[in-house]
Amino acid sequence: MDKNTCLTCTLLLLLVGLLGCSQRTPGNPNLVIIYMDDLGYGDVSAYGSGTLSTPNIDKLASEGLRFTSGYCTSATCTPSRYGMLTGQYPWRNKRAAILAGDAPLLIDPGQPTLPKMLAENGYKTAVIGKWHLGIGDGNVDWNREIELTPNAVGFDYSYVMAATNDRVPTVYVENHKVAGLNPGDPLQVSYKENFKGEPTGRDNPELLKLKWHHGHDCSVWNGISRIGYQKGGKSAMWIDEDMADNFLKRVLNYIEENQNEPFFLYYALQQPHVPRTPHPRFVGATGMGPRGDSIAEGDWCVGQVMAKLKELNLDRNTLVIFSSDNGPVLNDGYYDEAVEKIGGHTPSGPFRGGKYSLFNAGTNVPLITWWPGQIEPGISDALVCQIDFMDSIASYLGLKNTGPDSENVLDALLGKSSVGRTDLVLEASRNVAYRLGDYLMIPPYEGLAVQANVNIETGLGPEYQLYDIGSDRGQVKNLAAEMPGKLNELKDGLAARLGTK
Ligand code: NG6
Ligand code: CA
Repeated sequence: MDKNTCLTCTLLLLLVGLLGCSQRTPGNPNLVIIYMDDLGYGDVSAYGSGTLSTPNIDKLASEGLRFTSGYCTSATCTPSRYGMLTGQYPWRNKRAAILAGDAPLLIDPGQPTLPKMLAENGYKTAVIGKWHLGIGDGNVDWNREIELTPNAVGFDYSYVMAATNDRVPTVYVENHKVAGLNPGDPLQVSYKENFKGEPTGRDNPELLKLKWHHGHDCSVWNGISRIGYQKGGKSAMWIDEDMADNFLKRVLNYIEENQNEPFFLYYALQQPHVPRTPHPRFVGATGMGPRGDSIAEGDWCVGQVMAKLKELNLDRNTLVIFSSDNGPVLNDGYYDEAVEKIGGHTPSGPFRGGKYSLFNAGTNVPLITWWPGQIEPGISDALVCQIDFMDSIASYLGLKNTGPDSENVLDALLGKSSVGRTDLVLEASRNVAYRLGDYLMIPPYEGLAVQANVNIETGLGPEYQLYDIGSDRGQVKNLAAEMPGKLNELKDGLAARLGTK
């Protein structure tokens, strides 16, 4: 080898080495999904209808793209998250309903998922926050290594609460173990019966700092009674008021530690789901009681994440998607003044219904995409759904889509097109509705027109309902009788999607 060839070889090797060190190319951006719990379309001030102020989410919206027809797949948590992470409609899975805290893992480890797709393509993947997609095999021993956690479906790091902040066990699970558990005080969980001698919200109201209104009358921890029973595990139990800071700390660490390689971070905040327990520094921030204050806390968390991305110069190489898992609810089971202090605020924005509802507010949620340099700031009316993240990201990365109901709406998500999906099946409590273009159809269903206690219109009724969401956002005028042709078109479309045609 002559001297020149040797020099060329050395330079080439150096170049290869450098490229190997940094996988940072525009071709594999980070993906951060910031996902709030029960946050309504009108709860975000950028959406322009409420009286709450969410300056950090608004900033994301003003620098990014704000969707007016951004949907989750379902009006409750578990099915929505299932749809987003698997790219499969939740109503295709019989078990995809609100899960108990000891329910087995809902996603089959063999099933394609968004995190798995990214992990298989060189991404670090993490979920921090609320999981609510089941843990274990249905017979979980919380005191041992748990095999079936988020790590079994594509996340290489997980730090989660198993279900919701109002369900036992009130502990964090980190990867395959309950964090901070003392073997001398084993944790036991039951959704069937109480453990002898343990206090409950039902029998021990004197222990409660937050009183239950409906449900939520089982085990008491931190002055709050929950759904389900637990015993032991005291050293591992969370303090609700510290939960936001605890998740956020891990989120910021994760970004810091993984800044040099592509990562997917699914940050699932618990706010403003019940029990609403903002940290004392947010108490009184909004004058709207714990619900408003916990939204203010969540908004602050969003600001902290954005500041970290900017501080590390990751903003030009990170796609951030902000959204919520279902529509809003005021009284979801505790006396926390959400109803009394709502004033002129409108959590559902211009839409009808809320959480649990087939009306539009159940699933038409805040949805914002942000990626400086790639996404032009603006507003988009394109119909997009969280179920589409999988195919859209696959398309960006040049991968094969594996989410069966996921559609490629990448151009809409990046603001390069105003066209999203043509249609979408929506779900609430295992009933479905159908959106085609601007029209939304709810088939006839038996059931209560207004959900007991929470006082939200369910959308259920004896007749077909057809609304033009484009011109009648509040779903005031049922067009089913006067537009039989359109109604038939939607009936056929839904039947085709359900496979009943
Ligand atoms: C309901 C709970 C509600 C909430 C919801 C799940 C009662 C009476 N109500 O069963 O408080 O926990 O489940 O919310 O127990 S979700 O956002 O996780 O879907
Ligand atoms: Ca929810």
